[in-house]
Amino acid sequence: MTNPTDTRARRTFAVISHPDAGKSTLTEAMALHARVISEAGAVHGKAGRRGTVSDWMEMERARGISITSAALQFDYGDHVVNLVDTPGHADFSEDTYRVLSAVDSAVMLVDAAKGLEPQTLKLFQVCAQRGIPVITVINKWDRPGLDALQLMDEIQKEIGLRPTPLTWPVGIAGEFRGVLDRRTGDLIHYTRTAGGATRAPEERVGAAAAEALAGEAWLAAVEEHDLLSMDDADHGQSTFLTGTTTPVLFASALLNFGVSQLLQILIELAPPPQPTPAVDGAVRAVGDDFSAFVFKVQSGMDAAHRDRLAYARVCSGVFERGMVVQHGETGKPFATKYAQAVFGRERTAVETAFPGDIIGLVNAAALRVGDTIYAGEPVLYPPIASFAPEHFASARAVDTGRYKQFRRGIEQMDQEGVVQVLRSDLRGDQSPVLAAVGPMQFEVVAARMESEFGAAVRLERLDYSVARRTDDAGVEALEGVRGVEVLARSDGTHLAVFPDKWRAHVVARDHADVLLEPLPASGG
Ligand SMILES: Nc1nc2c(ncn2[C@@H]2O[C@H](COP(=O)(O)OP(=O)(O)OP(=O)(O)O)[C@@H](O)[C@H]2O)c(=O)[nH]1
Ligand SMILES: [Mg+2]
Repeated sequence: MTNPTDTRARRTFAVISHPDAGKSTLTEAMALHARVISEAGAVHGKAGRRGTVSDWMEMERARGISITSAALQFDYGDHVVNLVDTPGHADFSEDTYRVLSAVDSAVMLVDAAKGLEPQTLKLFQVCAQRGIPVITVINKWDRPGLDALQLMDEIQKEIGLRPTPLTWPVGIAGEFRGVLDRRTGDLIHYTRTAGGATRAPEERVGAAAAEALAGEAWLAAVEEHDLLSMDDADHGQSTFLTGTTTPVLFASALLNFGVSQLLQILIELAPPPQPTPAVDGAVRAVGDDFSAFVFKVQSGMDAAHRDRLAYARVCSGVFERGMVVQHGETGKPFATKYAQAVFGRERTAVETAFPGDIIGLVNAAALRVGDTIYAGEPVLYPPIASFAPEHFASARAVDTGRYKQFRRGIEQMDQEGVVQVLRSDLRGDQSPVLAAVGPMQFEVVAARMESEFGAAVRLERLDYSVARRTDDAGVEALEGVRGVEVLARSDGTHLAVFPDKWRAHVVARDHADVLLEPLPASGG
């Protein structure tokens, strides 16, 4: 239930998938359909075409991939949409998983030509574990690809989620004419626009006119639609919400086909803001006093104002700018003078926010990823687990005269969770160890340290690949032991790092009394 004072309902969801399936393009297309942008940008900002709203970072535009998640808030009819576009690359999966702690549903893209890919499977599993209902979009139907029924089989077999298509493509992959609306039996016919930069006109026609318009392709779609109905592949709202079925839509994000249907389905079927369980298992009702938790910290969005934004998801109550709230972790009061609504890198002051909304709190230096803020009755939401790093590098300032900038930059990278930062007395503050799930995270650090902090870094890869959590006693016991180094993460966790799992086994065997606990692996 949404808050009674909230006259406009919220939909808060993440767009997730394997790399390159078209998340950022689809995000752009949704913003276009909601008329918050008048022309869609392109992922590879070609000459004369601007980039997409969600890939605002220089490195994202240069490489045509998403590196950091981006939030967009916009109105759609009488609803407010909070959309988070996530990076698909496994190296950035920590970021994607942080986002999944802050949404009520997920839109999962599948590339029509590739079918289910490894990262898709992992993400589906995470959604299942967290009880996040998933809407599936078969994207890139404008290009040659797999057979639609075959794709449905794959979803069912590989992930055990029963697909219940709401639309069915008219025309095989590569010859996308429109979709059959399975709930009404109509044809929604699409017309291409130049480069897909503007909304594709669509026309809804009844079955008789559909046959005249699309001929054989229409008849084939009708036949398959009947097969699906016989196979019990029709949408069920309760099975969708409990995660045993997934509504499926067909789209071309690039051509803007199928995008208004997706928005419509999100409004109609995706769950409104759900209560967030607290650390102690209690559930704070959506209509209770205000509370929110931080799922992302980001700086460097605006070169002119070097500020740092903490993204908080409102879990309960009404947020009013300027209200003084409590910081759950320290119990200290926290003034929310600078709260903003976020649209990619653009921001506007926000006066009030409701459950489901994502707000940006500017220069909230005290706030870390996973932190809770609240008013009234105290509440603490669970911390967001960080993954076991598998890549390690020591970092140094190239120019020692820029050590101050180096230090500031590393601290910022740490707070954002771009990498984990590990230290030891032995290595000193001049040369912290950066720990990552994937090596691309190091490239991001190097590029941002230089462009945002003017502190070029020299990274030296270390021969470690395994980390285990240990404690104070472990720090002492492992000192000087061969094949292990103990480092401290900034959240106070001690990590023992090893070249490989064999060495970890040997050390664990020889020091049976020492705590060496595995960390959550990436990919859940
Ligand atoms: N033909 C076709 N190309 C598409 C479509 N959607 C996206 N693309 C192209 O696919 C490529 C990847 O698109 P993105 O939107 O960056 O994919 P993504 O899922 O956001 O990628 P990451 O964020 O890096 O994981 C780009 O070149 C897009 O132009 C589509 O519907 N049809
Ligand atoms: Mg992207």
